[in-house]
Amino acid sequence: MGNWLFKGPQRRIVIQGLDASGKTSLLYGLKLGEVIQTVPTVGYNVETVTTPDGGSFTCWDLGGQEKVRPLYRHYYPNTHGYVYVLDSGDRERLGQALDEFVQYVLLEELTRGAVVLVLANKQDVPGALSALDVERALRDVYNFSVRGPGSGHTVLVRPCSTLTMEGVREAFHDFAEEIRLNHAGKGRSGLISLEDDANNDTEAQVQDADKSIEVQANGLGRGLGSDKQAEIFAHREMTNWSKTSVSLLRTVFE
Ligand SMILES: Nc1nc2c(ncn2[C@@H]2O[C@H](COP(=O)(O)OP(=O)(O)O)[C@@H](O)[C@H]2O)c(=O)[nH]1
Ligand SMILES: [Mg+2]
Repeated sequence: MGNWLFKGPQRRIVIQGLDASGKTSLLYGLKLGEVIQTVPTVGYNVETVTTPDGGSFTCWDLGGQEKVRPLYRHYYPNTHGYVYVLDSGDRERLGQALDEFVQYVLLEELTRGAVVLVLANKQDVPGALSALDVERALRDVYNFSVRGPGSGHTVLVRPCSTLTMEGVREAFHDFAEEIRLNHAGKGRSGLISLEDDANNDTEAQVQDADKSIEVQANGLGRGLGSDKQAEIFAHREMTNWSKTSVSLLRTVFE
């Protein structure tokens, strides 16, 4: 599995998510080749698979690791697509997971214009949030509009289980397709709703806005008041000048 993803130009894919969300399981489950582990600094583990045609999948944990931010930003340049793995069964940490997603992927200047696949993983866990729940949370909690110009990214949310690998192939099929469109200059911007893709019914999204309030009531928006929003936007400003440190790191690592 996975060969079909590598037709055409070399693909570089970055996989992120909180620890225990299922990233390593995904990397092995894709059966792309040998997974190489590297530890560039203490407490920071990077796993990479290099495919025969020169493509690569690089994977690491996010979460509470502010000091390694400059290090992993080293992996962002020349990346065609980002995969963000969410444990949909872990409602306790979903707020944190989405928060990290917004900070480290959506508001990250280096990821601009890329295709982002959000895997609503662990769908096999009873009571897991659905991919649509995740979409609503993203759209509402973070004011990420489907219809607006968006963030410059193309975002897809897809359900799967990296335990059974159910849904993974479909998710990567859509991801690869979107990357191809992007390369052909026909990329779509913003959050491409699952519902939208399924039936082109944009009215359904308007109704979703109401339902989403329930998601917030479930605790997803916890800790994301206006202070947090301000912090996120302050971070966006910060990324401009921190590019200097990334180019410095590049000279160290390459
Ligand atoms: N129920 C369930 N468990 C999963 C799934 N994917 C991974 N796990 C389990 O979650 C734990 C963490 O998985 P791992 O791939 O190491 O997560 P990582 O820290 O993101 O690399 C392991 O015990 C996996 O067996 C899934 O889709 N469903
Ligand atoms: Mg892991």
